[in-house]
Amino acid sequence: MSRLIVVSNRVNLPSGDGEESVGGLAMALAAALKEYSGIWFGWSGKTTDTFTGGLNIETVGGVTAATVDLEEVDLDEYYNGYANKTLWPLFHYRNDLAAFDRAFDKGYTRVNERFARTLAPLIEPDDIIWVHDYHLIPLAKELRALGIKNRIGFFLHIPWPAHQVMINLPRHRQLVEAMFDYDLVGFQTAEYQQAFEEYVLSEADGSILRPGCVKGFGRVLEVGAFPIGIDAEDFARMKKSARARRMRDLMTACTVFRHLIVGVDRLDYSKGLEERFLGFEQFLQRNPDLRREVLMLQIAPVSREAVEAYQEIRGRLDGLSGRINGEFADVDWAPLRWVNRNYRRDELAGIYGAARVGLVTPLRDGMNLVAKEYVAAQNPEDPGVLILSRFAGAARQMPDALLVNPNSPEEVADALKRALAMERPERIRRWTSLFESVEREDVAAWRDAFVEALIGNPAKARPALVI
Ligand code: GDG
Repeated sequence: MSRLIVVSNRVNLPSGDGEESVGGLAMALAAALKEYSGIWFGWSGKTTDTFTGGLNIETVGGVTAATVDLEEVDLDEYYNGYANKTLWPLFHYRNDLAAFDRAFDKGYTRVNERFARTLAPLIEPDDIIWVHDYHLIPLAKELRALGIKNRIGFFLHIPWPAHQVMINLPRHRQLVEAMFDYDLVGFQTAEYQQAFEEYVLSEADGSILRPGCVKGFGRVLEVGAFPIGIDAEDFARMKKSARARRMRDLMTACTVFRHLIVGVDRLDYSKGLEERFLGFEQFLQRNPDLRREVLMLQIAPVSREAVEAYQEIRGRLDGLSGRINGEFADVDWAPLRWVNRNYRRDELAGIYGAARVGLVTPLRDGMNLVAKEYVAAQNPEDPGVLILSRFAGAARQMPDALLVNPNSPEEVADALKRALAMERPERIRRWTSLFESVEREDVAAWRDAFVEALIGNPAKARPALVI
Protein backbone atom coordinates (compact mmCIF):
# COMPACT_ATOMS: atom_id res chain seq x y z
CA MET A 1 0.00 0.00 0.00
CA SER A 2 1.05 3.57 -0.54
CA ARG A 3 3.00 5.44 2.11
CA LEU A 4 1.32 8.15 4.10
CA ILE A 5 3.24 11.39 4.44
CA VAL A 6 1.88 13.51 7.25
CA VAL A 7 2.90 17.15 7.36
CA SER A 8 2.32 19.42 10.34
CA ASN A 9 4.10 22.40 11.82
CA ARG A 10 5.63 20.40 14.68
CA VAL A 11 6.56 16.75 14.73
CA ASN A 12 6.14 14.87 18.02
CA LEU A 13 7.10 11.23 17.77
CA PRO A 14 5.32 9.15 20.41
CA SER A 15 7.72 8.46 23.26
CA GLY A 16 5.35 5.87 24.71
CA ASP A 17 6.23 6.85 28.26
CA GLY A 18 3.28 9.13 28.91
CA GLU A 19 5.36 12.30 28.61
CA GLU A 20 4.19 13.37 25.17
CA SER A 21 3.86 17.07 24.60
CA VAL A 22 0.68 18.99 25.16
CA GLY A 23 -1.76 19.70 22.36
CA GLY A 24 -4.59 18.03 20.58
CA LEU A 25 -2.98 17.84 17.18
CA ALA A 26 0.16 16.10 18.43
CA MET A 27 -1.90 13.55 20.34
CA ALA A 28 -4.06 12.77 17.33
CA LEU A 29 -1.26 12.48 14.78
CA ALA A 30 0.91 10.29 16.95
CA ALA A 31 -2.05 7.92 17.27
CA ALA A 32 -2.92 8.12 13.57
CA LEU A 33 0.59 7.32 12.38
CA LYS A 34 0.89 4.25 14.60
CA GLU A 35 -1.00 2.32 11.92
CA TYR A 36 0.97 3.42 8.89
CA SER A 37 4.56 3.11 7.91
CA GLY A 38 5.00 6.62 6.82
CA ILE A 39 6.86 9.86 7.15
CA TRP A 40 6.00 12.71 9.47
CA PHE A 41 7.45 15.94 8.15
CA GLY A 42 7.63 19.33 9.83
CA TRP A 43 9.64 21.85 11.76
CA SER A 44 12.23 20.46 14.19
CA GLY A 45 11.53 23.05 16.87
CA LYS A 46 15.11 24.33 16.40
CA THR A 47 16.41 27.46 14.74
CA THR A 48 19.47 28.01 12.59
CA ASP A 49 21.22 31.22 11.41
CA THR A 50 20.61 30.50 7.73
CA PHE A 51 18.04 28.11 6.32
CA THR A 52 19.77 25.13 4.70
CA GLY A 53 16.90 22.71 4.05
CA GLY A 54 19.00 19.96 5.68
CA LEU A 55 16.84 17.14 7.05
CA ASN A 56 17.04 15.55 10.50
CA ILE A 57 15.81 11.98 10.17
CA GLU A 58 14.77 9.76 13.08
CA THR A 59 12.74 6.55 13.12
CA VAL A 60 10.70 5.44 16.13
CA GLY A 61 8.24 2.53 16.07
CA GLY A 62 7.92 2.38 12.27
CA VAL A 63 7.36 6.11 11.89
CA THR A 64 10.09 8.18 10.27
CA ALA A 65 10.27 11.78 11.37
CA ALA A 66 11.89 14.13 8.87
CA THR A 67 12.34 17.58 10.32
CA VAL A 68 13.88 20.81 9.19
CA ASP A 69 15.29 23.76 11.16
CA LEU A 70 13.95 27.27 10.53
CA GLU A 71 15.45 30.72 10.94
CA GLU A 72 14.55 32.92 13.91
CA VAL A 73 12.80 35.37 11.59
CA ASP A 74 10.68 32.49 10.23
CA LEU A 75 9.52 31.78 13.75
CA ASP A 76 8.63 35.41 14.37
CA GLU A 77 6.78 35.94 11.11
CA TYR A 78 5.35 32.52 10.29
CA TYR A 79 4.73 30.72 13.58
CA ASN A 80 4.33 33.45 16.21
CA GLY A 81 3.22 35.87 13.49
CA TYR A 82 0.82 34.81 10.75
CA ALA A 83 -0.20 31.47 12.29
CA ASN A 84 -0.66 32.48 15.92
CA LYS A 85 -1.25 36.23 15.80
CA THR A 86 -3.34 36.39 12.64
CA LEU A 87 -5.07 33.14 11.71
CA TRP A 88 -5.55 31.63 15.20
CA PRO A 89 -7.37 34.65 16.71
CA LEU A 90 -9.36 35.36 13.56
CA PHE A 91 -10.55 31.78 13.12
CA HIS A 92 -11.58 31.80 16.81
CA TYR A 93 -13.63 34.98 16.29
CA ARG A 94 -11.10 37.20 18.09
CA ASN A 95 -10.69 39.81 15.41
CA ASP A 96 -9.78 42.23 18.22
CA LEU A 97 -6.61 40.22 18.88
CA ALA A 98 -5.66 39.56 15.26
CA ALA A 99 -2.57 41.32 13.92
CA PHE A 100 -2.50 42.09 10.21
CA ASP A 101 1.10 42.66 9.22
CA ARG A 102 2.50 42.20 5.69
CA ALA A 103 5.78 40.87 7.10
CA PHE A 104 3.84 38.00 8.73
CA ASP A 105 2.16 37.25 5.44
CA LYS A 106 5.50 37.14 3.63
CA GLY A 107 7.06 34.93 6.31
CA TYR A 108 4.11 32.52 6.07
CA THR A 109 4.52 32.20 2.30
CA ARG A 110 8.31 31.85 2.63
CA VAL A 111 8.10 29.01 5.18
CA ASN A 112 5.48 27.17 3.16
CA GLU A 113 7.79 27.43 0.12
CA ARG A 114 10.70 26.18 2.21
CA PHE A 115 8.70 23.25 3.53
CA ALA A 116 7.64 22.36 -0.02
CA ARG A 117 11.18 22.51 -1.39
CA THR A 118 12.52 20.34 1.43
CA LEU A 119 9.67 17.85 1.32
CA ALA A 120 9.37 17.43 -2.48
CA PRO A 121 12.48 15.22 -2.94
CA LEU A 122 11.14 12.76 -0.32
CA ILE A 123 7.88 12.18 -2.17
CA GLU A 124 7.50 8.99 -4.24
CA PRO A 125 4.85 8.66 -6.96
CA ASP A 126 2.41 6.50 -4.94
CA ASP A 127 2.63 8.47 -1.70
CA ILE A 128 -0.42 10.11 -0.21
CA ILE A 129 0.18 13.42 1.48
CA TRP A 130 -1.88 14.67 4.42
CA VAL A 131 -1.25 18.25 5.52
CA HIS A 132 -2.47 19.52 8.89
CA ASP A 133 -3.73 22.81 10.13
CA TYR A 134 -3.68 26.53 9.61
CA HIS A 135 0.11 26.89 9.57
CA LEU A 136 0.29 25.13 6.23
CA ILE A 137 -2.73 26.14 4.15
CA PRO A 138 -0.67 27.09 1.03
CA LEU A 139 1.58 24.00 1.14
CA ALA A 140 -0.22 22.13 -1.64
CA LYS A 141 0.03 25.18 -3.88
CA GLU A 142 3.80 25.29 -3.31
CA LEU A 143 4.14 21.54 -3.90
CA ARG A 144 2.10 21.72 -7.11
CA ALA A 145 4.39 24.52 -8.32
CA LEU A 146 7.26 22.04 -7.95
CA GLY A 147 5.43 19.48 -10.09
CA ILE A 148 4.07 17.22 -7.33
CA LYS A 149 1.01 15.41 -8.67
CA ASN A 150 0.26 13.08 -5.74
CA ARG A 151 -3.03 13.19 -3.92
CA ILE A 152 -2.83 15.81 -1.21
CA GLY A 153 -5.38 16.28 1.57
CA PHE A 154 -5.69 19.03 4.15
CA PHE A 155 -7.35 18.87 7.55
CA LEU A 156 -8.20 21.98 9.55
CA HIS A 157 -8.12 21.33 13.30
CA ILE A 158 -9.58 24.71 14.27
CA PRO A 159 -12.94 26.28 13.35
CA TRP A 160 -13.57 27.71 9.91
CA PRO A 161 -15.12 31.09 10.67
CA ALA A 162 -18.28 32.64 9.28
CA HIS A 163 -17.95 34.47 5.98
CA GLN A 164 -18.22 37.96 7.55
CA VAL A 165 -15.38 37.12 9.94
CA MET A 166 -13.18 35.58 7.26
CA ILE A 167 -13.26 38.65 5.05
CA ASN A 168 -11.47 40.64 7.75
CA LEU A 169 -8.31 38.91 6.63
CA PRO A 170 -6.38 40.97 4.10
CA ARG A 171 -5.85 38.85 0.98
CA HIS A 172 -8.36 36.26 2.14
CA ARG A 173 -9.11 35.25 -1.43
CA GLN A 174 -5.52 34.29 -2.03
CA LEU A 175 -5.47 32.07 1.05
CA VAL A 176 -8.73 30.33 0.17
CA GLU A 177 -7.83 29.91 -3.49
CA ALA A 178 -4.69 28.05 -2.38
CA MET A 179 -6.97 25.46 -0.74
CA PHE A 180 -8.16 24.46 -4.21
CA ASP A 181 -4.73 22.90 -4.84
CA TYR A 182 -5.70 20.11 -2.44
CA ASP A 183 -7.72 17.09 -3.56
CA LEU A 184 -9.66 17.01 -0.31
CA VAL A 185 -10.17 19.52 2.49
CA GLY A 186 -11.55 18.23 5.80
CA PHE A 187 -13.19 20.15 8.63
CA GLN A 188 -14.09 19.08 12.16
CA THR A 189 -17.85 19.65 11.74
CA ALA A 190 -20.51 20.12 9.07
CA GLU A 191 -20.98 23.66 10.39
CA TYR A 192 -17.39 24.65 9.51
CA GLN A 193 -17.72 22.96 6.13
CA GLN A 194 -20.87 24.99 5.45
CA ALA A 195 -19.14 28.20 6.50
CA PHE A 196 -16.35 27.43 4.02
CA GLU A 197 -18.87 26.71 1.28
CA GLU A 198 -20.69 29.96 2.01
CA TYR A 199 -17.43 31.85 1.62
CA VAL A 200 -16.79 30.17 -1.73
CA LEU A 201 -20.33 30.88 -2.93
CA SER A 202 -20.06 34.56 -2.00
CA GLU A 203 -16.45 35.40 -2.76
CA ALA A 204 -15.27 33.01 -5.43
CA ASP A 205 -18.16 32.81 -7.87
CA GLY A 206 -18.79 29.38 -6.41
CA SER A 207 -21.42 26.68 -6.55
CA ILE A 208 -22.05 23.34 -4.88
CA LEU A 209 -21.76 20.71 -7.60
CA ARG A 210 -23.01 17.94 -5.29
CA PRO A 211 -22.78 17.36 -1.53
CA GLY A 212 -19.08 17.44 -0.64
CA CYS A 213 -17.97 18.90 -3.94
CA VAL A 214 -17.60 22.62 -4.34
CA LYS A 215 -16.59 24.78 -7.28
CA GLY A 216 -14.87 28.12 -6.77
CA PHE A 217 -12.23 30.25 -8.50
CA GLY A 218 -13.14 28.19 -11.57
CA ARG A 219 -11.80 25.04 -9.89
CA VAL A 220 -13.24 22.02 -8.10
CA LEU A 221 -12.55 20.73 -4.58
CA GLU A 222 -13.83 17.85 -2.46
CA VAL A 223 -14.75 18.86 1.09
CA GLY A 224 -16.05 16.95 4.10
CA ALA A 225 -16.57 16.88 7.86
CA PHE A 226 -14.30 14.46 9.74
CA PRO A 227 -14.72 14.91 13.51
CA ILE A 228 -11.50 13.99 15.27
CA GLY A 229 -11.51 11.62 18.25
CA ILE A 230 -9.14 10.34 20.90
CA ASP A 231 -7.22 7.07 20.99
CA ALA A 232 -9.88 5.46 23.18
CA GLU A 233 -8.09 2.12 23.41
CA ASP A 234 -4.86 3.71 24.59
CA PHE A 235 -6.79 5.85 27.04
CA ALA A 236 -8.55 2.81 28.51
CA ARG A 237 -5.14 1.20 29.05
CA MET A 238 -3.70 4.38 30.55
CA LYS A 239 -6.53 4.91 32.99
CA LYS A 240 -5.74 1.54 34.57
CA SER A 241 -2.02 2.30 34.90
CA ALA A 242 -0.35 2.55 38.29
CA ARG A 243 0.33 6.28 37.85
CA ALA A 244 -3.27 7.00 36.91
CA ARG A 245 -4.56 5.06 39.90
CA ARG A 246 -2.13 6.77 42.24
CA MET A 247 -3.20 10.18 40.97
CA ARG A 248 -6.87 9.30 41.28
CA ASP A 249 -6.33 8.15 44.88
CA LEU A 250 -4.38 11.31 45.65
CA MET A 251 -7.12 13.55 44.27
CA THR A 252 -9.81 11.56 46.06
CA ALA A 253 -7.88 11.88 49.31
CA CYS A 254 -7.57 15.65 49.02
CA THR A 255 -11.24 16.12 48.24
CA VAL A 256 -12.77 14.04 51.05
CA PHE A 257 -16.39 15.19 51.63
CA ARG A 258 -16.08 17.35 48.52
CA HIS A 259 -16.71 17.06 44.82
CA LEU A 260 -13.87 17.79 42.42
CA ILE A 261 -14.64 19.96 39.39
CA VAL A 262 -11.86 19.79 36.81
CA GLY A 263 -10.76 21.83 33.79
CA VAL A 264 -7.70 20.98 31.67
CA ASP A 265 -6.70 23.31 28.84
CA ARG A 266 -3.69 24.82 27.16
CA LEU A 267 -3.52 28.36 28.49
CA ASP A 268 -5.28 30.05 25.59
CA TYR A 269 -7.90 32.79 25.32
CA SER A 270 -10.07 30.56 23.11
CA LYS A 271 -10.57 28.15 26.00
CA GLY A 272 -12.79 30.57 27.95
CA LEU A 273 -10.90 30.32 31.24
CA GLU A 274 -11.80 33.79 32.51
CA GLU A 275 -15.47 33.22 31.76
CA ARG A 276 -15.22 29.81 33.46
CA PHE A 277 -13.74 31.34 36.61
CA LEU A 278 -16.53 33.94 36.61
CA GLY A 279 -19.12 31.17 36.26
CA PHE A 280 -17.58 29.33 39.20
CA GLU A 281 -17.56 32.56 41.22
CA GLN A 282 -21.29 32.99 40.51
CA PHE A 283 -21.92 29.43 41.59
CA LEU A 284 -20.16 30.11 44.91
CA GLN A 285 -22.02 33.39 45.43
CA ARG A 286 -25.44 31.95 44.70
CA ASN A 287 -25.04 28.67 46.57
CA PRO A 288 -23.63 29.32 50.05
CA ASP A 289 -24.79 25.87 51.20
CA LEU A 290 -22.79 24.12 48.47
CA ARG A 291 -19.64 26.20 48.73
CA ARG A 292 -17.65 23.96 50.99
CA GLU A 293 -18.71 20.87 49.06
CA VAL A 294 -16.65 21.65 45.99
CA LEU A 295 -13.10 22.17 44.89
CA MET A 296 -12.32 23.39 41.40
CA LEU A 297 -9.01 22.40 39.86
CA GLN A 298 -7.95 24.19 36.69
CA ILE A 299 -4.84 22.81 35.00
CA ALA A 300 -3.53 25.12 32.27
CA PRO A 301 0.01 24.53 31.05
CA VAL A 302 1.48 27.60 29.44
CA SER A 303 1.79 27.58 25.64
CA ARG A 304 2.96 30.10 23.02
CA GLU A 305 4.68 32.29 25.59
CA ALA A 306 6.17 34.48 22.88
CA VAL A 307 2.75 35.86 21.94
CA GLU A 308 1.79 38.84 24.16
CA ALA A 309 -1.91 37.93 24.39
CA TYR A 310 -0.88 34.77 26.24
CA GLN A 311 1.14 36.62 28.85
CA GLU A 312 -1.77 38.96 29.48
CA ILE A 313 -4.33 36.23 29.95
CA ARG A 314 -2.15 34.59 32.57
CA GLY A 315 -1.97 37.83 34.55
CA ARG A 316 -5.75 38.26 34.41
CA LEU A 317 -6.37 34.69 35.55
CA ASP A 318 -3.91 35.08 38.45
CA GLY A 319 -5.92 38.13 39.52
CA LEU A 320 -9.30 36.39 39.21
CA SER A 321 -8.25 33.26 41.06
CA GLY A 322 -6.80 35.43 43.84
CA ARG A 323 -10.08 37.33 44.08
CA ILE A 324 -12.20 34.15 44.23
CA ASN A 325 -10.00 32.47 46.82
CA GLY A 326 -9.67 35.71 48.78
CA GLU A 327 -13.42 36.06 49.00
CA PHE A 328 -14.48 32.48 49.73
CA ALA A 329 -11.53 30.58 51.25
CA ASP A 330 -11.59 29.40 54.83
CA VAL A 331 -8.80 28.23 57.12
CA ASP A 332 -9.06 24.66 55.90
CA TRP A 333 -10.23 25.11 52.32
CA ALA A 334 -9.82 27.25 49.23
CA PRO A 335 -12.33 26.79 46.39
CA LEU A 336 -10.05 27.16 43.37
CA ARG A 337 -6.74 25.53 42.54
CA TRP A 338 -5.11 27.10 39.51
CA VAL A 339 -2.07 25.22 38.25
CA ASN A 340 0.16 26.18 35.31
CA ARG A 341 2.12 22.95 35.23
CA ASN A 342 2.16 20.28 32.58
CA TYR A 343 1.10 16.80 33.76
CA ARG A 344 1.73 13.43 32.19
CA ARG A 345 -1.18 11.99 30.25
CA ASP A 346 -1.57 9.02 32.58
CA GLU A 347 -1.70 11.41 35.54
CA LEU A 348 -4.35 13.46 33.76
CA ALA A 349 -6.39 10.28 33.26
CA GLY A 350 -6.31 9.76 37.04
CA ILE A 351 -7.32 13.37 37.73
CA TYR A 352 -10.25 13.20 35.29
CA GLY A 353 -11.30 9.91 36.89
CA ALA A 354 -11.53 11.52 40.34
CA ALA A 355 -13.60 14.49 39.15
CA ARG A 356 -17.36 14.57 39.60
CA VAL A 357 -17.61 17.32 37.00
CA GLY A 358 -15.59 17.97 33.83
CA LEU A 359 -15.88 21.66 33.02
CA VAL A 360 -15.01 22.22 29.35
CA THR A 361 -16.18 25.65 28.27
CA PRO A 362 -14.17 27.06 25.35
CA LEU A 363 -15.53 30.18 23.64
CA ARG A 364 -14.67 28.53 20.32
CA ASP A 365 -12.92 25.23 19.71
CA GLY A 366 -12.43 23.19 16.55
CA MET A 367 -13.30 19.99 18.42
CA ASN A 368 -11.89 19.74 21.99
CA LEU A 369 -10.34 16.44 22.94
CA VAL A 370 -10.38 17.09 26.69
CA ALA A 371 -14.17 16.59 26.69
CA LYS A 372 -13.67 13.16 25.16
CA GLU A 373 -10.78 12.25 27.47
CA TYR A 374 -12.86 13.19 30.51
CA VAL A 375 -15.65 10.85 29.40
CA ALA A 376 -13.22 8.03 28.62
CA ALA A 377 -11.68 8.30 32.10
CA GLN A 378 -14.90 7.86 34.08
CA ASN A 379 -15.89 4.90 36.21
CA PRO A 380 -18.91 3.38 34.37
CA GLU A 381 -20.63 2.58 37.66
CA ASP A 382 -20.34 6.06 39.11
CA PRO A 383 -19.48 8.45 36.28
CA GLY A 384 -19.07 12.19 36.54
CA VAL A 385 -20.94 14.80 34.50
CA LEU A 386 -19.51 16.64 31.51
CA ILE A 387 -20.39 20.33 31.16
CA LEU A 388 -19.54 21.35 27.61
CA SER A 389 -19.60 24.60 25.66
CA ARG A 390 -22.02 24.62 22.77
CA PHE A 391 -19.26 26.38 20.78
CA ALA A 392 -16.89 23.40 20.88
CA GLY A 393 -17.02 21.21 17.77
CA ALA A 394 -17.44 18.27 20.18
CA ALA A 395 -20.90 19.54 21.22
CA ARG A 396 -22.31 18.14 17.96
CA GLN A 397 -21.34 14.60 18.92
CA MET A 398 -22.01 14.97 22.65
CA PRO A 399 -25.63 16.09 23.13
CA ASP A 400 -25.81 14.19 26.43
CA ALA A 401 -23.35 16.54 28.06
CA LEU A 402 -24.83 19.56 29.84
CA LEU A 403 -24.41 22.07 27.03
CA VAL A 404 -23.85 25.69 28.04
CA ASN A 405 -23.16 29.09 26.58
CA PRO A 406 -19.67 29.72 28.01
CA ASN A 407 -20.14 33.50 27.85
CA SER A 408 -22.88 33.36 30.44
CA PRO A 409 -21.66 32.98 34.06
CA GLU A 410 -25.28 32.27 35.08
CA GLU A 411 -25.56 29.34 32.69
CA VAL A 412 -22.24 27.92 33.85
CA ALA A 413 -23.28 28.35 37.51
CA ASP A 414 -26.67 26.67 36.86
CA ALA A 415 -25.02 23.78 35.04
CA LEU A 416 -22.60 23.25 37.94
CA LYS A 417 -25.49 23.10 40.38
CA ARG A 418 -27.38 20.68 38.17
CA ALA A 419 -24.33 18.45 37.64
CA LEU A 420 -23.61 18.24 41.36
CA ALA A 421 -27.20 17.34 42.14
CA MET A 422 -27.55 14.76 39.37
CA GLU A 423 -28.52 11.31 40.60
CA ARG A 424 -26.50 8.29 39.65
CA PRO A 425 -29.03 6.73 37.18
CA GLU A 426 -29.10 9.90 35.10
CA ARG A 427 -25.33 10.21 35.24
CA ILE A 428 -24.98 6.63 34.03
CA ARG A 429 -27.52 7.12 31.26
CA ARG A 430 -25.84 10.25 29.94
CA TRP A 431 -22.34 8.86 30.30
CA THR A 432 -23.22 5.59 28.50
CA SER A 433 -24.35 7.43 25.43
CA LEU A 434 -21.36 9.82 25.51
CA PHE A 435 -18.90 6.98 25.93
CA GLU A 436 -20.39 5.04 23.02
CA SER A 437 -19.67 7.92 20.68
CA VAL A 438 -16.18 8.55 22.12
CA GLU A 439 -15.33 4.88 21.53
CA ARG A 440 -16.95 4.60 18.11
CA GLU A 441 -15.79 7.94 16.68
CA ASP A 442 -12.20 7.57 17.84
CA VAL A 443 -8.97 8.71 16.25
CA ALA A 444 -8.68 5.56 14.12
CA ALA A 445 -12.17 6.14 12.68
CA TRP A 446 -11.19 9.74 11.91
CA ARG A 447 -7.95 8.76 10.22
CA ASP A 448 -9.52 5.95 8.18
CA ALA A 449 -12.43 8.10 7.03
CA PHE A 450 -10.11 10.88 5.90
CA VAL A 451 -7.53 8.66 4.21
CA GLU A 452 -10.20 6.62 2.44
CA ALA A 453 -11.91 9.76 1.19
CA LEU A 454 -8.54 11.05 -0.02
CA ILE A 455 -7.59 7.85 -1.82
CA GLY A 456 -11.09 7.23 -3.11
CA ASN A 457 -11.59 10.44 -4.99
CA PRO A 458 -11.35 10.33 -8.77
CA ALA A 459 -8.06 11.78 -9.92
CA LYS A 460 -8.36 15.38 -10.98
CA ALA A 461 -6.65 16.76 -14.03
CA ARG A 462 -3.78 19.16 -13.35
CA PRO A 463 -3.49 22.01 -13.59
CA ALA A 464 -6.86 22.32 -11.93
CA LEU A 465 -9.85 21.35 -13.95
CA VAL A 466 -11.86 24.28 -15.20
CA ILE A 467 -15.59 23.60 -15.54
C1 GDG B 1 -6.40 21.71 18.53
C2 GDG B 1 -7.77 22.38 18.38
C3 GDG B 1 -8.85 20.13 18.41
C4 GDG B 1 -3.67 19.56 28.11
N1 GDG B 1 -2.98 19.82 29.23
C5 GDG B 1 -2.06 18.87 29.34
C6 GDG B 1 -2.18 18.00 28.25
N2 GDG B 1 -3.18 18.44 27.51
C7 GDG B 1 -3.67 17.76 26.31
C8 GDG B 1 -5.09 17.30 26.51
C9 GDG B 1 -5.55 17.12 25.08
C10 GDG B 1 -4.76 18.20 24.36
O1 GDG B 1 -3.68 18.61 25.20
C11 GDG B 1 -5.60 19.43 24.09
O2 GDG B 1 -6.45 19.16 23.02
P1 GDG B 1 -7.70 20.06 22.65
O3 GDG B 1 -8.46 19.36 21.60
O4 GDG B 1 -8.50 20.28 23.88
O5 GDG B 1 -7.13 21.47 22.19
P2 GDG B 1 -5.94 22.12 21.27
O6 GDG B 1 -4.61 21.87 21.83
O7 GDG B 1 -6.33 23.55 21.13
O8 GDG B 1 -6.04 21.36 19.87
C12 GDG B 1 -8.86 21.53 19.03
C13 GDG B 1 -7.47 19.54 18.41
O9 GDG B 1 -6.49 20.43 17.82
C14 GDG B 1 -7.42 18.22 17.62
O10 GDG B 1 -7.89 18.39 16.34
O11 GDG B 1 -9.70 19.30 19.17
O12 GDG B 1 -10.13 22.12 18.84
O13 GDG B 1 -7.76 23.68 18.96
O14 GDG B 1 -5.19 15.87 24.57
O15 GDG B 1 -5.12 16.14 27.28
N3 GDG B 1 -1.39 16.93 28.04
C15 GDG B 1 -0.42 16.68 28.96
N4 GDG B 1 -0.24 17.49 30.05
C16 GDG B 1 -1.04 18.58 30.29
O16 GDG B 1 -0.87 19.29 31.31
N5 GDG B 1 0.39 15.63 28.79
